[in-house]
Amino acid sequence: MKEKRQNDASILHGLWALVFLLFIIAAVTAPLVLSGCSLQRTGLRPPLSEGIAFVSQQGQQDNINNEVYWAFRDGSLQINMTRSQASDINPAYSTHGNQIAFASDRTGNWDIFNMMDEGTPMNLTNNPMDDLEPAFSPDGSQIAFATNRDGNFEVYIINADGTGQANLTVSPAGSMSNNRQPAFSPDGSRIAFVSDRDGGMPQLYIMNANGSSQTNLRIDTASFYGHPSFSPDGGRIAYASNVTGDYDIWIMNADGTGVPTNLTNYPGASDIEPVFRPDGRIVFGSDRHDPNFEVYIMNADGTGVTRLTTNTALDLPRLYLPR
Ligand SMILES: [Ca+2]
Ligand SMILES: [Ca+2]
Ligand SMILES: [Ca+2]
Ligand SMILES: [Ca+2]
Repeated sequence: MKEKRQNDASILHGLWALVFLLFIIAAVTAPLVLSGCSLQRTGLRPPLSEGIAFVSQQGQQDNINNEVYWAFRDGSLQINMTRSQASDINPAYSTHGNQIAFASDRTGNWDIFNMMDEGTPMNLTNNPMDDLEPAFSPDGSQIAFATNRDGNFEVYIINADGTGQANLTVSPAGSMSNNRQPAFSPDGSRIAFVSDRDGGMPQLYIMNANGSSQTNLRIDTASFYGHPSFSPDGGRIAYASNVTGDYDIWIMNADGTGVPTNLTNYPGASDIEPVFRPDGRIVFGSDRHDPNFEVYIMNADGTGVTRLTTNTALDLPRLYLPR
């Protein structure tokens, strides 16, 4: 009887040791898994479109460079997706499939990369000139981007596997205009973009997805109009403009009619880079609390502004580079 009790005790002791060992293993590996690039494969992370993508320099002491991050909509679980010593900017995810496209200078010049299911990013452009600002078509099969391979910047289109590159804006020979920052409409039929072809500051344009019918939405070359993003119903375009003196997030009808609305109306701060989410809310960047910018989210009417990042390093939804 005494021997059995001793056996029971040692079995119990062994079980507790096993539980303790599993706890230690979990405690050591969980941070690695959570910070690593295998979240999707381990099933711990929801689809990319459930969260937000942004650019950040957080957590870096040396070799400060830009990284593409992904986080939940409330800003929690900020994951470094790129982890390269190069500059990784302009993230765009596809709501169809599990893809993040971004621009990186890891090849010595800017190229467009596509990362599927957090695998190795694939260089889609492989062109010695600058390829920037990718935007997915709604079905995830194509990416519009800006490139200066023709001398001036043109909006190009490429298949998500890197085949079939084509110039959509096709400026007249010798043109020095810059056509950049493409954004697909949710039905895939149109692309909003930014061009300085009118002289002066960049303006908002819209065209059919095959490049036809390029139209200026609002001619006001004294002010900047850029960073377009379509609302989920395709009826409106959010954008950044300094028409009131400093940069704010504005929204206008996608056909250019009506009077635009200032959504942020925050004098003294630059409010830029709006990105409409599938749920109808808008992610944007602002330096209202941090000169190096933070990422915020708000409702499409400008209410409910919530700060998503909190650090003194750069944080922006896209990090559009100056012309
Ligand atoms: Ca990097
Ligand atoms: Ca390139
Ligand atoms: Ca402002
Ligand atoms: Ca910051």
